[in-house]
This record gives sequence, structure tokens and C-alpha cells, in this order.
Amino acid sequence: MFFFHSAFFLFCLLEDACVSLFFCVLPIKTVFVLSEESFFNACTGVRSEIERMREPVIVSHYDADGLASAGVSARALRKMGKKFRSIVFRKLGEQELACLKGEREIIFTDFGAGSIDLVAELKAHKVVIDHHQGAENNSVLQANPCAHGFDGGREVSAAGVAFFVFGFPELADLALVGAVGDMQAHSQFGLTGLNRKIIKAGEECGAVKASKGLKLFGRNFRPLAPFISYSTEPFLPFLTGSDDACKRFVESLGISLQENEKWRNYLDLSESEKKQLATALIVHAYSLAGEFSARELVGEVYSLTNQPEGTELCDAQEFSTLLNACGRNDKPELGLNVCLGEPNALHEAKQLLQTHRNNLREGVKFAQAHVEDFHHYHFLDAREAIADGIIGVIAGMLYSTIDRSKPVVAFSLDSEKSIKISTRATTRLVKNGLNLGAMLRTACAGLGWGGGHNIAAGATINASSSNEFLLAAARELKKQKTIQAS
Ligand SMILES: [Mn+2]
Repeated sequence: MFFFHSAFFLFCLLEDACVSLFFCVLPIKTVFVLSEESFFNACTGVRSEIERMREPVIVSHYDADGLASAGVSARALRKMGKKFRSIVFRKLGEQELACLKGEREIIFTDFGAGSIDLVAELKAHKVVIDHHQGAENNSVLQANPCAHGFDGGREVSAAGVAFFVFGFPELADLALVGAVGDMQAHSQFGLTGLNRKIIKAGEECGAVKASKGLKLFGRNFRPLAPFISYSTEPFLPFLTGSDDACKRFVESLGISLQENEKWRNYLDLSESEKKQLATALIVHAYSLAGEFSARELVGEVYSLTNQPEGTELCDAQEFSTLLNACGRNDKPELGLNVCLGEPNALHEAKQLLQTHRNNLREGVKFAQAHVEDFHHYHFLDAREAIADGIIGVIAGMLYSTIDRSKPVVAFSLDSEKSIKISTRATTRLVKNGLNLGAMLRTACAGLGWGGGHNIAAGATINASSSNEFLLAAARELKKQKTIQAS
């Protein structure tokens, strides 16, 4: 535990010192050859480098995948008999890298690719485990699917890359938590690409099980009414946010809420009751919120069989939401302790999650009332209204009720009152050639820093540059559309 205490202390110091850099603007060098072999070779190279380290520090991003990738690395290092420390950042810019100057051995997870030249300048012995688009630098060993022709936004998360680097099949559970946390699961087909290999390895060693079902949070522990009313993905009109409406909804189906004075949860229902409830919810979502919402209700779910029974940790989606709650509410060390199975961590994390979900519910309500159509994109100005830690999640949730033919661009403010921009798109838009990471890199030039995935990307710009950015974003998106059309 000593390691995390010192890391937490460091984390507090660093959080204060951080300025608003998000991703670095760097020329992109992409190799368009899809090669599993070259990717796995890169993973092996990174692993050998780590084997030579004595007591590395894991430096990771603060979202669910960042924490899950740090968790995979931490659990793997334990298995290898190595000591480690951990530091979590909201972004990896010049200030954060300056804080790492004294470190001798560093494993970067879930970032690094976007600022590879700055990483290269560090004197430390270092490796990068990432899945974001970025550049290459000969002096840093990197395991990154994007450099081998894979789509890092969809096919594998940073936790998944860490899984391939370390090669312990039993860590497949955390690898899936990262993938689900980065919203890589397709609404119809579930996880795809390299993520499928992780499921296979995890099923073979009995650590995970993939099956189809209702995807709402709290299947195994939440009473039926809050089980439905807490659904934010999808947002269920007239049900999300209202326990009373949900009670009436369930009772109208002839399903009793209690049995022997105990509140029943979804898994307590008989098979026919489960089917009846799922069907009614799908019909409700379909008629009031559209096909997309209905599709979002059911899909592939991932059970994590080695985690403590009857807890959130048994389900990849719920586990990832728990990690998000920790990271985005300034308790990343708690999330890491949950990954490591530390006693007491789960209880504390659950309380945080409650707050987090309330914030999301309020945030979605605000977003739905204030989102505007800016022709080339949907624009949400949530400065002062939604915290920068959850603005990206909420931007993604908006798709359950708005038209999916254009990306979402959302504004919030960070702790230095700079504008934090979060953008989200759909798989179909990306398939048609949209690239939000590239859009932000160009649109933010001279205004701040931007980058990320083709389907989800972020930026930080100076508070006075909002209009200039909005125009530049429209121009870039129009340009991408013209290229796609021609
Ligand atoms: Mn990630």
C-alpha cells in the first residue's frame, strides 16, 4: 500500500501544477499495413524492456481505460515480482512531463503517442503502451496498434494493449474493462477486432464470459425501479430519473417489485419476466427515443468470473463505470486499488459512483435542453454547467436523443478556466471518413492543443478563442466531408 500512498501525494501535487495542455500537435506518420505480427512483435519488444526495469513508475491517464491499463500493468508487475509506483494525470503535456524529470523507469499507459517527442526527451528508461493516433520516435519503444494499421479507437484499448504486452491471460478481465470503458463495444456486435482475441483468451482461462442480455447497470444488485431510473445510456424518456414512474412501469407489466418483503433485482426475475421487462423497455425506448436507444438497451455483456461475486466488479461495463467515477472525481488511486482487489476500496468507490451517476443524470438533462444544431456539428455549450471530467461522457450520451448524422462538439471549463473541448462521433461517421482527432489537431492550431481518436477526441483552448475555434471546426469538418464525397 505504501506505493499508492506516495503516488497519491504526488498526484495531488501534480494536479495542482497542471496547465491546460491536452494532446500535442505532431505530424502523423501512419503505416497503413494491417499487421498483427508486427504489432505483437512491438508488444514483445516493450515487454522485454519492462523486464529489464527494477522498480518502474506507471504513468497513466485518469479515465476508465487509463486506470484499467495501469491496473493490468500493476497486476502483471506483481506477478513478475516487481515493485512499482503509480502516477495518474488528466493529460500528458509539458508540465506533467516536467514533473517526471527525476524518474528513472517509466511505463506510460493510455497516453504518450500524442506527445512522443516530448516523452523521448526524458532521460528515463521508458516505454509507451497506447492506442491513440500519434507519431513514432526511434528512441522510444512503443506498443501501439495504430502504428500497425489497426483502429485504436475501436479494436483495442490501452488496457488491451497492456494485456498483449504482458501476456497473462487471466488479466483479460481488466483488458475488457478498458475496452468497454472507452466505448469500443459496437451496439450490435459487441467488441470486435483485437478485443475479440482478448475475450477468447479470457474465456479459455475462465476469467471472462461473453453473453447477450439487457445492458442496464445494476442487474445483480439494484432493485427494479432504480435499476431502470438510473439508465443514462440510453436515456429513457419519462423513466430515467424517476423511481415512481419506473415502479408504475414495472407494475403495469404485472411484475411484482418485491418478494417476501425483499426488493427484487433483475437477476431475481424468472426467465419469462426478464423477457417481458426487456421487451417492454425496448418498445418504450424505440417509440420515444428511436431505434438507436432501443439497440443500446441490449447487447453483448461481459461477466468477469474471477471478481468478487454479487458486486459491480463482475461486469465489465459496471466495473468501468466505477473506474470512471474514481478517475473523474479526483480519486484515481482508489480506482487502481479496486483493480488490484484491495479490500475496502470497492466500498468507497461505490459511494463515489453514486455521486458520479447523479452528476451524469443532471448533466444529460442539461445537455438535452441546450444542445444546438450548428449545421456541420451539434454544439453543446456547457461552460459553468458540466464538469470537464464528465463532459466527454455526456457528449457521447447525447446520441441517444439527437440526430446521428453529425458529430457532437461540447465545451466545458477546466480548473484554469480554459475551454475544455470534447468531441464524439458515431461508428458510421468514422466509416465514412470522419476523423475528430485530425479535425481538432488542425482546428486548434494556434489556439491550444487538440487530438485523440477518430471517433472521440479532446482539446483545450484559451478562453477567448471560442468563436475562432467554432469556425475552424466547421471549416475542417466541411473539408473532411468534401474529401469523402469526392
Ligand atoms: Mn484509452
